[in-house]
This record gives sequence, C-alpha cells and structure tokens, in this order.
Amino acid sequence: MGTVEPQIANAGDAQAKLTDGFQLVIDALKLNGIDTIYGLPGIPITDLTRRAQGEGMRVLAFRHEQSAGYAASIAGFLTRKPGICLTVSAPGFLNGLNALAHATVNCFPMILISGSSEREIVDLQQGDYEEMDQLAIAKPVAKAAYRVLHAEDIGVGIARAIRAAVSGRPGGVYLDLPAKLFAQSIDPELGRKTLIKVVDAAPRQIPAPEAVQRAAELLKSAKKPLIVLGKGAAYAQCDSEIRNLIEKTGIPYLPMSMAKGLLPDSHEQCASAARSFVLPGADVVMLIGARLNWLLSHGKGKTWGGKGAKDWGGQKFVQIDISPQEADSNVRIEAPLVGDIGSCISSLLKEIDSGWLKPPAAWTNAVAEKKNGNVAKMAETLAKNPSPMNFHSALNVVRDIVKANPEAMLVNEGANALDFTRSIVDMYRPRKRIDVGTWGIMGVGMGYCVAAAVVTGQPVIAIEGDSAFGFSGMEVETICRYGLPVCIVVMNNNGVYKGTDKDPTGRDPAPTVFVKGARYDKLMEAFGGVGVNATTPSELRKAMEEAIRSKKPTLVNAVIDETAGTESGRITSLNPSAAKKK
Ligand code: ADP
Ligand code: TPW
Ligand code: MG
Repeated sequence: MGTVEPQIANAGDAQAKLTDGFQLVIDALKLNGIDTIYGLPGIPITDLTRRAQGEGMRVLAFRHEQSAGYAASIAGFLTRKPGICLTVSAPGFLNGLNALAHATVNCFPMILISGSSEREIVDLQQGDYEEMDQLAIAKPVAKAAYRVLHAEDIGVGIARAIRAAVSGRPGGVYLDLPAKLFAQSIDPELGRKTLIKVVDAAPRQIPAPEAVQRAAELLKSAKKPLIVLGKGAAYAQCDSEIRNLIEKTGIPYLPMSMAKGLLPDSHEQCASAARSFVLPGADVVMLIGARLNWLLSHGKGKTWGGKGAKDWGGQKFVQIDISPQEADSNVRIEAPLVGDIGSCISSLLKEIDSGWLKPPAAWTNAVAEKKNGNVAKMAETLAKNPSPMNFHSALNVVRDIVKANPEAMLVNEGANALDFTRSIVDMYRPRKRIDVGTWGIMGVGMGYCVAAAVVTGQPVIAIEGDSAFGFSGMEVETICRYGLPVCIVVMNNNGVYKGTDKDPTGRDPAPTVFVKGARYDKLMEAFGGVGVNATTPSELRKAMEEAIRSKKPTLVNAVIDETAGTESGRITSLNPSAAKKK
C-alpha cells in the first residue's frame, strides 16, 4: 500500500471523468463478492442504496433497521460472508446496533455500515442533524469498529471490516461513513487502485499436533463419552467431517439448537431426547463449536451431576474452538483444541483411525434406552387432539411438514413457542434451524425470514410466539413486497407465556397479556399475502401445506390454548420470582 497518491478533485473539475465515494463503496463490496445489502434508506445513504441497486446488487429495504440488522447477521451465519446492514445516522444507527451486538455475541460475521453526520460539528457537539459519535458507541459491542474519512481509504476500510468480521471467531464490525465521504470525487483509475480484494479472509487454522494427540487420548480413555455440537460447528460448514467423526467414533452426540440437523435428528446416535441423562452421565465431553455458557449451565451444577448449583460434575472436557481464549471460561478444559473445526476434526480423525474402540455398549445402550422411553412418551402426547389446540398438537403438524420439506428453513422465536418447537420438530439438514441464539432475543423473526429466503432460495417456515412476532411484525410488508416464500405460524396464546394473567387492581390488562382473540392473519392480508385462522391441527396442516405449495407469503394465526404455556418456558429457574416460589 501507499504507492498511490490519489488526488481529491475540487468542485468544478470535469465531473463526468470522476468517480465518488458512493461508487467506491459499491465497487469495494462487489470486488469482495458481497452482492446483498439489508438496510433502510435516508440521509446520507439514500443514493448509496439506489446506486447499489443500479449496479446489480440486491438491496433489501426493511421497515425498521433492527430487522435489517438481524437479516444481515443471519445471512453472515448462513454464507460465511459478512452480512451487510446499511443505516442512516444516529437513530437508524442505534436501531441497527442491537443486531450488531447480537452478531458479536453469536459469532456471526456482519458489518453495520452507517452514514454519520459532519465530524467537525459532531466532535464540537454543535448540534448537527442526527449528531452522534457513532464510532465510540459501537466499539463496546463490536468485534472491531472503523471510520473512513477519505475516499481513497474506502478500499482499506472495507477490506479491514471484512477481514475482522470473518477471520478467527467471527463477529459484528462497525464501519462509520460520514456524509461528506460519499460526495468526494476522485479519479476513477486512482480510485480503482485503492480497492483491495481480500485474500484468504478466514484462513484455516491448523491445530497443533500435540493438542490433537492430547484430545484423542482423552477421548480414547472415556467410558461414557459425549459430543456436543454447537452453532460454531454449523457455521464451519464441514458437515461431512463432523458426520464422519461421529459415525466412526460411535459416540452419542447432543446438538445445540442451531446445530440441529448437522446430522438428522433421527440419527441413532442423537441423544437430544436423553439430554438430562447424558449430561450428568458422561465422563468425557467433546465440545465442538459450543461454549459452556448458560445454555450448557456453565459446564457444572446439577445439570452435569454436580452436588450443588456450582459444583463440578466430574466430566473431563475436550473443546474444539477457533478462539484460544474460550477454554477454561467456566470449568477446566483438559484438552483444548484450538483451530478451525474442519482442520481439527480432520486431524483428530487421523489419530483416531488407528485403534479406535467404540464406546462401551453399557453406555450407548443406556442412552438409547432412555431416549426411546422419552420418545415414546412424547409420541403419546403428540397423538392427542385436545380442544382448544395446544403447543403439542400444533407442533405435531409442524413436525410432519418439516419432515416432508427437509430443505425448508425454520425460523423460531418465543418462549414456549421456542422451547416446544426445539424439542418436538426434528431437523434433517445442516443450518436449517435459526433462532433466538445466545441471548434468547425476541425480534429476530421477520428479519431472519427475509434473509433465509433470499440467501437459500428455499421455503421458510417461521414458528413465532405471538409476543415474539410483535417485535418485527411490520416486516410482513417487506416479505409481501419481495414476494418471499415465507409461511409464518403465530402461536397465539394471547400473551407472553400465557394469556391468563390479571391486573390485581382490575384497572388494566396484565403486562403479559394481549388483545384476546387477535387475528394476526389479517395483518398479512393487508399487504396482499394469504392469511388463515387455524383453530385445529387439520386447519393448520392444510394452511401450511398450501403455503409451501403456492410459495405465497402466508400467515397462519394458530389459536393455542391460552393456559397451555409455562412462565419463561424452559428457563423458569432463571426467573427471579419463580425461583423464590420454589
Ligand atoms: P451454541 O450456542 O450453539 O452452544 P456458541 O455460540 O456458544 O454455540 O459457540 C460457538 C463457538 O464456535 C464459539 O466459541 C466460536 O468461537 C466457535 N467457532 C465459530 N466458528 C468456528 C470455526 N470455524 N472453527 C472453530 N470454532 C468456531
Ligand atoms: C428483546 C423477554 C422472553 S420470551 C418473551 C419475552 C418478551 C415472549 C414470550 O411470549 P411469546 O411466547 O413469544 O408469545 P409463548 O409461546 O411463551 O407465549 N425483549 C427482548 N428479548 C427477550 N428475550 C425479552 C424481551 C422475553
Ligand atoms: Mg405467546
């Protein structure tokens, strides 16, 4: 770098011969294979959206930046390329920031590009239009954050943002583009030379041989081994290596929610239905792209067979992760294996090929027995047809529809609507299930639907709590506008968790309840989509089958027994008041 001396032209130069900041941003993105922008126009980026579209990029405009941001984040997860969210300054930026934080927390590569106001005025706090020091605000929630002041630095800015988003542990990157930058003129040839095509943005990271050996030895010593697959394993896109490892070793495995389908949930080694048996029972656990955070009870406590809430259960851990800092974050990791999952598993397979004995039958049979018992119990519950419809009888339908359409994407958010779907609806292919992620966040739904449809070209099924849906519900217009094959099922139980709470004073509705008998289907009809009110499993089945067949945007208002849910779904223990009641 540094060989080119770009000349920023003065006003009055022959405009036709010059290029500008807008163009360089578009050229830099395209040069790096980025062809889609999720955003919302306004000063100073309206022309950027127009010109990007004019240059053949897909520009998907949302009704709220948060949805655009969530769309970009999940596009990053699905494609391993940074998802781009484009917003206006201050309020638009802040609306997008939630998704940037979400991307960082979930290890999804994303770039939030926001226009910003005039630096001189912002820095002196003189009160500019939408004045805000966005770079400073983005830093704590971003993996990296950059600002570009000169047109000739656009190439570097975008290259740095891409590399930061996808290399090592992926995350959210903020790129601040002040209004003045877009109009800066520059000679096209000089401008072109400043662009950078990023080479090997997410390099393979080969594990150290001694770390591989240590991990293999620990696994070989196990009497009751278990593999936990996390969404990092789904992200890594090394599906056949993962399948090979699991089938060659014969170790039972547990998929975290977004790792479901890496191997079909119907696989004989899948231990999902025996989770509360395998976690405390295992002696050696290999984590593949899964953190020992709250979703795995921090690797200790009663879930893992520990005596008290914070006691170690006695398991020894192997942890495959690209982040060297992840090991020992909660409990001791005996065999950290740092590298990209594909390389780590290939190396492990070589070690294991020589002299691997399948785990003792006492263990695998016990797991199978537990699992079969639980599956049979669940089948009984699913076969019931209560009136009104409940989560189980509705999700029994969704389970069949997903089985018949294994390529379809499944978006899922809510509390009971999330927990029941995760346990009842089996997944058959990798990266088909996308949900609330590490934070258990509400509001990802419709943004995820748009990105899933656009990125995969497959039908999308969204199972949404009625509260969860409300966070991004206006994006049904976006779904209709782009004519996306999305079938939304709102599990309508009249509220957050349940529809039965009352204000003790009798004045207002309780904070957890909504309008009774609301018809979310009518919202879809307002924009030309198909709305269906379903009060029975057979009505739900017919509506979903028709939605998949027709590919028309569809919203099914599935009327669910308002007493059916539990407070906080499966995580009641984290709810302070509920914990006290125990
Ligand atoms: P889950 O919520 O499914 O348990 P987490 O989000 O907690 O999964 O963990 C994902 C982990 O995967 C992160 O620690 C991240 O560093 C790791 N990871 C992401 N991509 C890769 C990769 N290509 N190779 C190795 N580890 C990865
Ligand atoms: C951004 C807190 C967790 S789950 C939930 C809320 C508000 C909604 C549950 O009701 P829903 O599901 O969707 O109707 P169901 O089936 O149990 O009735 N704000 C954000 N994220 C979270 N997680 C919350 C609030 C919450
Ligand atoms: Mg609800």
